[in-house]
Amino acid sequence: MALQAAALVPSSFCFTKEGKCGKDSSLFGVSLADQHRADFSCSSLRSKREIGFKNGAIRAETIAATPSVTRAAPAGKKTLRQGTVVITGASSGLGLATAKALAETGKWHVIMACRDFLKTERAAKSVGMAKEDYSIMHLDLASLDSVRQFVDNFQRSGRPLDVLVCNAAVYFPTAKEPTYTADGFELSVGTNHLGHFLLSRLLLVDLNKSDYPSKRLVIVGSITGNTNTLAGNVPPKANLGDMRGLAAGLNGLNTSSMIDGGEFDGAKAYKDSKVCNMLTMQEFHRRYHEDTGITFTSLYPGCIATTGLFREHISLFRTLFPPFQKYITKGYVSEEEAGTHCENFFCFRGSGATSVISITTIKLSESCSRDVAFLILLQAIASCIKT
Ligand code: NDP
Ligand code: PMR
Repeated sequence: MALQAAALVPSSFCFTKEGKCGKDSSLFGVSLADQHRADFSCSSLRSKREIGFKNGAIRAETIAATPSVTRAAPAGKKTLRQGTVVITGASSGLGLATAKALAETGKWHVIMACRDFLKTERAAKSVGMAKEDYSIMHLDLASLDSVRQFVDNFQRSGRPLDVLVCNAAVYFPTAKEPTYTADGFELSVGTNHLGHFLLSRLLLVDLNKSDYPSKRLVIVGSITGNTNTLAGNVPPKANLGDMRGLAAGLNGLNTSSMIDGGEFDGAKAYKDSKVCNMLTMQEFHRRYHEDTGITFTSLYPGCIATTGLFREHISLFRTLFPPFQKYITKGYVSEEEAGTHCENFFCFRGSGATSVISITTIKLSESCSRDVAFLILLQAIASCIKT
């Protein structure tokens, strides 16, 4: 398992006495193979764990803001070739609508990274995507081996990677007991965050190689993880606590299945996973954007109240939720509208939508600096993968 941990945590991450982690993009100078070979030493991580915990709870308090990102492509600059975009969870909902919208421009080849090949093929056909505009590649984010296999297959395909959209997610609001990924992590955090974290981490090398003028890594976040919004204050609220549950493996056996170490709550687990998604993008951008030109960001697509995300919810919720969002909160967007807006956002053809909010500024509790928070997150993930 040491090699797996090495793939998640760059061997060159530097830990200082203050618990700060300096900006580090040296992982791009190392081949993936080298990184896999690199010995992962957990001792430096362990020795600093106390520092993180002493800094207290990490509240999920985030700010929705307009993007503070730098455009890698000057407006009007012509692209020389068709771009390649990988979209996870493109078999339904927002992922499918975005895949369709991108494919229709003729400027993108869409790689639909999905766990169910036949469902995805049918979905692509049902929305009228032309065969030459997309490929389907198997990816099950609930298995870290599958993530590695996907990356291997993608790299063997010889295609460049210009944009990676981490869109797939699961939500278990009514589950009484946790369920687990192939590696034994609580399923929603394991799929939505850990699977995507490993995928992003492994594909950074490919994104960095891209000569595309607006190469980017986008994760779909959610307003419900933002505790400084009304939606984010609907209980249960996201809260990562001191991440003791994550650090201990999220396996529900000798530890909690929740990141903060508390009782299992499926709705909270989903919101926590979205906070991790947003934190990860914010920190990747801070660390790697300047040296690589990659834009790392997350976005909230609006409330697409009709998607499969709510398939596990009670039927009364599924009936009332769309009209509630449409007529009361006015936060509703259709799948098609959200897909078109996201297509604009991913390609940087303009902001396009009022419903698409880029979340790039995440405010943590005062006692915990962002650096320390990210450090704890990495430590926790490293510990998770080791168990
Ligand atoms: P859907 O359920 O329609 O789409 C989720 C996708 O994720 C599906 O394609 C699903 O595949 C895929 N998926 C689930 N588990 C895995 C896995 N283990 N491996 C690979 N793929 C997997 O929901 P949405 O379109 O609503 O959700 C898309 C994104 O938008 C999510 O990140 C969600 O958090 C976010 N979001 C949604 C909002 C909304 O109002 N709907 C609001 C805010 C954010 P399969 O078809 O095989 O099940
Ligand atoms: Mg919420 C402006 C108010 C607003 C918005 C934009 C949303 C979005 N919601 C709002 C308000 C409220 N919601 C209020 C006042 C309530 C109490 C009645 C409420 C309830 C509620 C529930 C039970 N809302 C929900 C749920 C869910 O199960 C959804 C969820 O949290 O999924 C994780 C949800 C959502 N509300 C939203 C959005 C976008 C969701 C789906 C979030 C997501 O998919 O990430």
